[in-house]
Amino acid sequence: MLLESNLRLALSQNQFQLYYQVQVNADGKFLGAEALIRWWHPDRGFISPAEFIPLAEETGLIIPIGQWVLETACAQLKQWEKSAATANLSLAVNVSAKQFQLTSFVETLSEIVARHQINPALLKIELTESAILDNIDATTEKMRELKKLGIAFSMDDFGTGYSSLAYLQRLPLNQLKIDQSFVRDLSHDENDATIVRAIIALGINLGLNVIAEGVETSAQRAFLIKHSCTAFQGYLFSKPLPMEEFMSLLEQEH
Ligand code: G
Ligand code: G
Ligand code: MN
Ligand code: NA
Repeated sequence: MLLESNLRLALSQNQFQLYYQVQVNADGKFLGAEALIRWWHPDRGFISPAEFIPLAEETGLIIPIGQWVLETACAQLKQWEKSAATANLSLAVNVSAKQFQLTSFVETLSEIVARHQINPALLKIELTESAILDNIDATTEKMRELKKLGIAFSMDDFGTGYSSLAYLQRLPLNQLKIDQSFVRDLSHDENDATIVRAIIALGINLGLNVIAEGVETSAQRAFLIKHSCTAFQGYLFSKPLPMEEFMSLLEQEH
């Protein structure tokens, strides 16, 4: 069984690692990456975030874990600045509702950004619809404050929640991220194809950038491009990679 005490140990014994999955444009040019946490347990091996993030949220450990993710991501962005192949890449970081809803979140993130001396415009926070909706007024206010610093926002897993068009328009978002469940069957499921087209059109009409995740085939990519999607992430381009492998992927292409 996965226990709170294992999670605590994981933090103190540095068992977490960030992996990076590339995001590309329609020409295949690298735009940036999404940071995805990985846990290598000394006995149990790899444990998926899908398994431990919910436990971390329940126990409150998502706060120090999320803090570690932000610190590590910002340190990484600073490293990227130093190499021509990576200098202008953006980095998207998943932030849990519980962490984002802390009163101190804006202050904490501003401090991390300032301490690492990174360009805030290269940092993108991914929030889910439910994270935003949970506490819409406070969340919107925090997003506004962070956006003033230059930080960007992407709505993750878009289409799976309950966003109403009325407030979607009011949220200070930069990007919609089409959930991979819609992308998966794009080529054979007419409903999914319709949903994907609608999300792209919605994003464009709201002045938002739209990224598709879970792109695995060139047929999916072609459909998305045909319907004006401009950014892509998925196994077709690369799986999430540890930092060294991610860097060599970028240097190869440069
Ligand atoms: O990388 P993978 O597809 O296994 O991720 C599974 C789930 O875990 C996804 O929903 C993803 O958003 C979430 N996840 C991955 N990394 C992080 C992280 O650093 N912080 C949070 N809060 N969630 C993450
Ligand atoms: O919920 P979120 O979008 O943050 O999580 C992204 C998850 O999707 C990660 O766990 C990542 O490993 C996974 N992923 C990334 N690309 C692909 C893909 O092309 N296909 C599938 N099935 N999963 C993917
Ligand atoms: Mn994400
Ligand atoms: Na998603």
